[in-house]
Amino acid sequence: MNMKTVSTLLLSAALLASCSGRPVEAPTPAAQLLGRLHLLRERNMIAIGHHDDVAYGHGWEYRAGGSDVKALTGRYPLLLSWDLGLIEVDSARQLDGVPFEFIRRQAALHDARGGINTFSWHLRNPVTGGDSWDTSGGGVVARAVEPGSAVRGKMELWITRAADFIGSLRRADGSRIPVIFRPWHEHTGEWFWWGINRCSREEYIALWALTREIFDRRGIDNVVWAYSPDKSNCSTVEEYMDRYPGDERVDIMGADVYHFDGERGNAVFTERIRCVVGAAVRMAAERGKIAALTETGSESIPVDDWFTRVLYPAIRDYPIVSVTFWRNSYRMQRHFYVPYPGHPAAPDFSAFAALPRMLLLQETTHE
Ligand code: BMA
Repeated sequence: MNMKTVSTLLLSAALLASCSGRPVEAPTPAAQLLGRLHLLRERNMIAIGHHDDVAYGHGWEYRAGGSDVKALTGRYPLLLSWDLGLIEVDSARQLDGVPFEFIRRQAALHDARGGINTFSWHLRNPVTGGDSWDTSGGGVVARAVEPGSAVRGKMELWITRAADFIGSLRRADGSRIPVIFRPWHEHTGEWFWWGINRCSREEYIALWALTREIFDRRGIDNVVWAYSPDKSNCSTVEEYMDRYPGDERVDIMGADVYHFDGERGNAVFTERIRCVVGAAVRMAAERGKIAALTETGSESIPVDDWFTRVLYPAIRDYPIVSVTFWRNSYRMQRHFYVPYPGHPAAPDFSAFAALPRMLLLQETTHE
């Protein structure tokens, strides 16, 4: 199904509503993207995503047309993943050095060619000024949501800056570009200041509520919201749902699950996918939402056929709409999650991307 067909369907739905005498409102950009994601789900397709894919990769950065996924498959990933870290302090570049203006331009180009953009946010610690991994400062989330506190004032400003950046992503016709936003991710782990033992369940949910409230107050209507626990402290559906911010605040039930330890780690990875992606899929089905593997990868890919022999068998029975690989760092030689030409896992990645359920950009016959 291509975007034209999706728009036709949305238009037909609007016409039906108007015939039934109900007032017709044009679907928001977020509703349009959500409709597209539901169609992927119905068709049992899985979009391939890659973080910072067009900004830099193994051995190159900021090269026109650059993309490690494209170098291997001839196509861009369908999902371009970006991070907003440092938008909160009004920096010109995000935490891995990508200029926000570059992101704005590339997100628009990707949208124009039919792709989807997704954002995470590794923001700073509002108490200490340290990074997302700085868990010091004492009750940071509690202070960030406490009405009237100075930290809350700062948090509101930071969320406003994130909202305004996302709200400022526009198409050539002036309409907003729909995106997926995945704030407060991997909160079941302990490494971020919003992680599991750094705040109570109520405080974490209050942080989500504050975030949504500020986006909504500013009229930001181009966001599809994703919830994405990590495999840590997340073996059961109850654990997956423990800090769920509520159906009215979430559209995508996500999961971040990485592979560690090469060949020896295969069984553990498969089991983690079963637990966390399994929970995401079950909860999504119960709520009429969609599920996604919002981050994954095996750093530097030590198992040559990891994509087709380990990853695909682990996910194939789950109706997820996307699989997003983390970044191929330009500066850290061993920090990459998609192979590049000449890497031993390159042929296997291409074979994975060519599987009938996997979608790269512009495969309109499939979508
Ligand atoms: C981590 C690593 C870091 C990076 C961070 C935010 O997983 O890739 O090098 O700074 O994500 O993108």
